[in-house]
Amino acid sequence: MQPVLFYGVPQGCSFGSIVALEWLGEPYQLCRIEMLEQPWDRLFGRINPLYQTPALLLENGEALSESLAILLHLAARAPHSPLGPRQGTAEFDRLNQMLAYLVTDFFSAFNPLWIAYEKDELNDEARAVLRALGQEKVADACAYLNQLLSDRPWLLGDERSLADAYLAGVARWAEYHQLFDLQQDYPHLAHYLARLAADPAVRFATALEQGEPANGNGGFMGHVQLEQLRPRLLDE
Ligand SMILES: N[C@@H](CCC(=O)N[C@@H](CS)C(=O)NCC(=O)O)C(=O)O
Repeated sequence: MQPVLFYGVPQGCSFGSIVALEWLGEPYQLCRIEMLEQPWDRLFGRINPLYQTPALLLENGEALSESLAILLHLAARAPHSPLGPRQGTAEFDRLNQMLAYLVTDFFSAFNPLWIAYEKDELNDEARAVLRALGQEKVADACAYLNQLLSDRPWLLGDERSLADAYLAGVARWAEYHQLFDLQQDYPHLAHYLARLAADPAVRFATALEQGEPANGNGGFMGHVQLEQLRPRLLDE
């Protein structure tokens, strides 16, 4: 039995957890959630009562949600990989700090943009205010990351980490919302994202999201439907 990652499409932040699983190379299955098909199957509420992805169903029937918790859980499953630093080390602190920034400040910078995009009932004025606010917040965040990446290839230094996996999923929202010319405005970040986009695990996750044939590194054991997982879910 393997853990099952629930990932959301389109454009889910769960993308980063797929990349992390691929980088770690341990066996896993995936369950696809079409986020726009509302309401979601009530059975998902047993996995995450907040009805959000990512979520990770563990071998013992427990389910874990929140990207930060999932990524640190995956890291702990790989204690001998540089991707899995031990708690109490400086490497762990740096990973934890970066992930915490990305899942809070960086993620939420996009919130006004998603509201402007999703809420049909907004008038043009409200939509413009939200877009301007989102653009300002995302610009600040991109400037921070661009500065950080000016002297290192990966977010934490010379080695890639699970923070890079997470950012691969969320940074693409800047292009999705067509906010700026990344290459011109944030060249270090743009160069980094282009390198990430060429990574086999990122290409795999992109193909999967788009429903195209995808070749992973061998850990991916296929998709499973939510209903098939019912016997593995703990009672409400
Ligand atoms: N704090 C959560 C946020 C998770 C989240 O908001 N997930 C979004 C996709 S990025 C989702 O599932 N939204 C549900 C929906 O759109 O209905 C985390 O970091 O994992």
